[in-house]
Amino acid sequence: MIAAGLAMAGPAVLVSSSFSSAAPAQTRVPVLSATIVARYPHDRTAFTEGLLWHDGALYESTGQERQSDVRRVSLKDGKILAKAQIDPAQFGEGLALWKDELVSLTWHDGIAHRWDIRTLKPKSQNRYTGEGWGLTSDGVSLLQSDGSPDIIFRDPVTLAERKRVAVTIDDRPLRDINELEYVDGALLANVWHTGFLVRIDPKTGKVTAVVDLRPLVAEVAATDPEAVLNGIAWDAKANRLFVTGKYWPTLFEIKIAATP
Ligand SMILES: [Ca+2]
Repeated sequence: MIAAGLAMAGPAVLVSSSFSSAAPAQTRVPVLSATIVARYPHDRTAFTEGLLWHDGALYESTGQERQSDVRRVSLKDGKILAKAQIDPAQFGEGLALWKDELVSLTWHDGIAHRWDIRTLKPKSQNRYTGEGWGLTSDGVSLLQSDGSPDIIFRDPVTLAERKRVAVTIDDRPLRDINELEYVDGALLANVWHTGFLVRIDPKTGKVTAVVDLRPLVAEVAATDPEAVLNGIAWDAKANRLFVTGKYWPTLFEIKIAATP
């Protein structure tokens, strides 16, 4: 797959169907900045595919064959508190919480693993069709991305598909939707190989705002082209939003500017 030749140009550079070739002011949705509230260490060997916050800790899933796992991570020092290895032949992907289980996807294997949130012991597996990318929960369904514009709503127990909604920006499909986080009725998503998050109305798929996190990308200054912004976690109790990237040394707490 081809990395989008994004956008280190002007400050308002945006966002078309692929984020790769758009000019400024082509989008009608607000472009929001974010302020950095805090920085924490992040495992620079973690190829971050899923991130969430639960009960005082981060949970993270990582990718790459032979290096995929699901882990509980201490926020303040980035230390791995517990870890469950995924089959070395599988490439781990998105991560969501459902009741007392973590559900983690695999990229090409069509297998979702279910883990006990306390022990990180494997409990069961589900099968699904297609690629696994990001995963989150709205409290009713698991919401999954697969690299296309589609958000797939799945039964959280069986992973059977309930419906799908295509993400659009300015009425055009937006593909490469990657890691996801459900925040107060909206869906935040990474867009693969970009320095932007998008905020999506999960009912319609419409992008309602773009969040420009290119200053974080610039600060990290990764040299590996796959070390992209990926991973969003929401601490609903304390209203804290965390973001990081694949192989990034830093996890950021950020605050998104209000919609103008
Ligand atoms: Ca997430």
